[in-house]
Amino acid sequence: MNGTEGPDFYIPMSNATGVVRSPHEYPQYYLAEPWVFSFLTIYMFFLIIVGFPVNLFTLVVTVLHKNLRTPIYYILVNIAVVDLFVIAVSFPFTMHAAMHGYFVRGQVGCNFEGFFGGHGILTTLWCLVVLAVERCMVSFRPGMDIHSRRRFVIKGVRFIWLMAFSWSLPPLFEWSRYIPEGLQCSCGVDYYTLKPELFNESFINYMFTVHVVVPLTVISVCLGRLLCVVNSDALDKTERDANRVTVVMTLGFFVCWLPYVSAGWHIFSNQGSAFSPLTMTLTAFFAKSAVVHVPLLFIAMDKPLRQCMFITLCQIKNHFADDDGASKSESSSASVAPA
Ligand SMILES: *C/C=C(C)/C=C/C=C(C)/C=C/C1=C(C)CCCC1(C)C
Ligand SMILES: *[C@@H]1O[C@H](CO)[C@@H](O)[C@H](O)[C@H]1NC(C)=O
Ligand SMILES: *[C@@H]1O[C@H](CO)[C@@H](O)[C@H](O)[C@H]1NC(C)=O
Repeated sequence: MNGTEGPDFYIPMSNATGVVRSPHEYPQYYLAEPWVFSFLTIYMFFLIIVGFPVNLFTLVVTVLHKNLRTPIYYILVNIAVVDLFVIAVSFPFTMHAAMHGYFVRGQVGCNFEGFFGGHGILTTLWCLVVLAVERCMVSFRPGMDIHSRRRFVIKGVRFIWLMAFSWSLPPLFEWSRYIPEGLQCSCGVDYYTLKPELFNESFINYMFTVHVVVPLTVISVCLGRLLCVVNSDALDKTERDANRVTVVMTLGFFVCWLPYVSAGWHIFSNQGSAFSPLTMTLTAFFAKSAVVHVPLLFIAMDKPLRQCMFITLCQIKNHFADDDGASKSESSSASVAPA
């Protein structure tokens, strides 16, 4: 046996030595040295401290500036909102678990962590799918007016949330389940056991076809076509820039997530084989950094957003600079002129 299975966990270590304990009840310092857990704690703290302001500021600036009311920013707002949820609800559980070396909050904590983390990631994934399709439509049918583009994106947002829930809810209702992974301080869906009573196998197959193969195919086809027109004069500069932002942000997202997905698929298709607990922890924790660098890539690539951020920063600075006119500045902060 290469692992130890319990009612609500699977630990990738044989219990021949008798040291393996439930990750919901005991520290897992036999899987890795305590400093590794401390490192993970600091890393999660860092993601929370950096990710929260970056996403909040992106959200506030996008909502305040009327000239940022085009489809690509609708998608950005969605990504920032779910990132904030992931950071505020899922990450504290992860950090707390890493701090204690096991899932202190038990199965309930694991469900929270897995549900909010996974739902956020899936929302971002489907956002990128809708954005890729929208970019293709605009680039290859230049006649589309802004109203039909907005209608498309608003329908798209409904579709995004529906798709994300269609992945994140089933494990809460006994189609597969959320289970601690790697060093047992983050949760994902169960690639580790077949559990016929939870129909694990069908869930993982559903997940990989509907939520991995389909989105990857759509994105590769659309972005592949976009790359062909990346410097074409037939498109105006705003659209070309938006295409560039989309390509870079999407690549950034997949660089984060592909190692985790591949490791999950490998473990699932080689049931019972030996693997290091560090594999899933390193890939999952690396993937979590997407909440910081997807928005950062957007900010780095997108000039209009940066200009609006700059305007907002100046207004905040002025607001604090003229402290003699405290009452005056209150009204001016509400209305924001476009660039
Ligand atoms: C730290 C929390 C984690 C690792 C939460 C789990 C996330 C998943 C199980 C995400 C699964 C994915 C899909 C179902 C499809 C697209 C790729 C993924 C990896 C985002
Ligand atoms: C591992 O073995 C020890 C000693 O036999 C036992 O007390 C413990 O419950 C086992 N762990 C699990 C998770 O079954
Ligand atoms: C344990 O892992 C090895 C290597 O991955 C594999 O060959 C073996 O079949 C596994 N043992 C069990 C009981 O699954």
